[in-house]
Amino acid sequence: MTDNIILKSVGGFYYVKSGDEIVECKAKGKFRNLSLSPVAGDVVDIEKDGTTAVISKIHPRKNKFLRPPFANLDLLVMIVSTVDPAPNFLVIDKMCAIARHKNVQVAMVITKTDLAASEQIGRIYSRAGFPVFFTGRDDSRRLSALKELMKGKLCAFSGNSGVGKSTLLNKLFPGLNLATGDISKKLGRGRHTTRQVEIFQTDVCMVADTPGFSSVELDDDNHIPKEDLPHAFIEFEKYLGECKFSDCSHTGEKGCRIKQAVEEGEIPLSRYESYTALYQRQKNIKEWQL
Ligand SMILES: Nc1nc2c(ncn2[C@@H]2O[C@H](COP(=O)(O)OP(=O)(O)O)[C@@H](O)[C@H]2O)c(=O)[nH]1
Ligand SMILES: [Mg+2]
Ligand SMILES: [Zn+2]
Repeated sequence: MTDNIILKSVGGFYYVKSGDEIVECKAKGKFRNLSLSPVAGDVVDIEKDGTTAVISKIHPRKNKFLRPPFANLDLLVMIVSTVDPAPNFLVIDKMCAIARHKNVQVAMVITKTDLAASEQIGRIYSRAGFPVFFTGRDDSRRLSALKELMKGKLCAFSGNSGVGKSTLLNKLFPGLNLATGDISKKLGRGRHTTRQVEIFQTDVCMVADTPGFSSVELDDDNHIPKEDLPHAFIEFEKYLGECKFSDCSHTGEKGCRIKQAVEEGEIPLSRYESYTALYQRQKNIKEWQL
């Protein structure tokens, strides 16, 4: 990779990976005027301005997240623990839908397989069509396949606090040495924010540990028009266009092919329930509210 990529921003400075170097940069004033400021993941041009380096151009983005600020994400690795905390399917499915709508690939990792049964959760997501991986104390099923999937991509780990994001990142990339569990809690306490994005370079990819992705909402920046929502559920795709009514919302109409697929066990019920809950919410949002 010869691109210049922003790894993190701290107090008005940007840390840009440029070849094997990390260059500390300021941003040109023009970005402030355009209310388009650089974010982690941006591919940029840098110029020397006397002794300081400045970001002079932001290349077109593949996608962008506002909270946490992040651009050009290729792969979202969703981390879900069997327990402690227990999975919240609506929150998980919302994040998966946002990712798909922004053209980001999603992989699922079920953690803490040593503490509770993981098969049922795994089955929901593999039936839906996501690549699914498992990990736990003394359990690393197919983690090399996960690493293979991450190869060459800009990846982000997402999931509730405590699901095991940092633990898994350390397992995959021992050099990272991220704080986990109680230690990370201790560090977080009293700090203004631990939601800062920082992208790390590993032997195979670039990856960020992004706690903030666990609380995303379908608002502003992440809005999905209700017409697009069925497309944001990957397993719905092959049935779209087969409902009795061409404007079927798949929330209870007669002759709905999606509903039929749910009844036949082709589409997992929890995924359908997440869809209908999100649809009801999106239906009540008017464009002017955005
Ligand atoms: N039993 C068990 N504990 C785990 C597993 N993964 C993480 N943990 C523990 O769960 C806690 C939270 O992990 P951490 O990686 O900090 O979670 P994060 O907040 O998502 O980064 C720590 O005490 C870890 O040791 C696992 O697979 N099995
Ligand atoms: Mg962590
Ligand atoms: Zn339908």
